[in-house]
Amino acid sequence: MMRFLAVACLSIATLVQAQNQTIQVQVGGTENESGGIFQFNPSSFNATNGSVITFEFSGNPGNHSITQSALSNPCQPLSGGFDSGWVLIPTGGVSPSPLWNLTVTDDSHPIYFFCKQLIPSPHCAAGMVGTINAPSSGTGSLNDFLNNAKQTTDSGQGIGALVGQGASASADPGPLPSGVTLFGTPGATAVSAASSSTGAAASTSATTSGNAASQMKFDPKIFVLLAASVSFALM
Ligand SMILES: [Cu+2]
Repeated sequence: MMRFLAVACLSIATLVQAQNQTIQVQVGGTENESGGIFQFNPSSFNATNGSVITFEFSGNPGNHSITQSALSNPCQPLSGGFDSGWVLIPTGGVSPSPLWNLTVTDDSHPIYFFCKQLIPSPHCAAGMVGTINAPSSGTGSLNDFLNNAKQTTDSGQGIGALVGQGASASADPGPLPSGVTLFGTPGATAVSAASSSTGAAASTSATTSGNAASQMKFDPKIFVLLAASVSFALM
């Protein structure tokens, strides 16, 4: 009887593995330390076509993104790559945690991604990178990608799209409990982001530098940097 059960369980496990998977990935820390932890967990995994990767932004304070890049250029958004935008979890944390679902559309090539947050230091260079369907070792592996990332000093702040190369999302992260701010998302415009509470706060802090304030409206990078500063101040 026990042997029958064991064989039955093994068969079911094999069947489940063959079907589309749902893979849960933690974004940022799960600890109560200031600024969270700069990591994706797990940071390397395999996923077949149709599998959904659910990125769960930590309910703890922090500000992170999931942005597609390339092996040789780990901390720069890939042209035509996917992007979640930045999700800011305020001081005190929130529940439930915002989620972002990414569906694998081409499992024949490795997919690389990073977090493009710069505050308090670039998360990408700190090791906040991940791989999907990458070799387990050697060229193209997570370690290879991570080593490339650690040699960088900056992260690109360009905004990608929901539809990426080899994986796509159909919506921005959500749900967004009170206090959570989403900005620089493919689905949102700079105008609507600027009218959010974070945008207003960034605008206030920018008045000390009139030049920055006038540019902020038109330069997404400056807006993002200001918003990042505000998010850091909130941590
Ligand atoms: Cu991050």
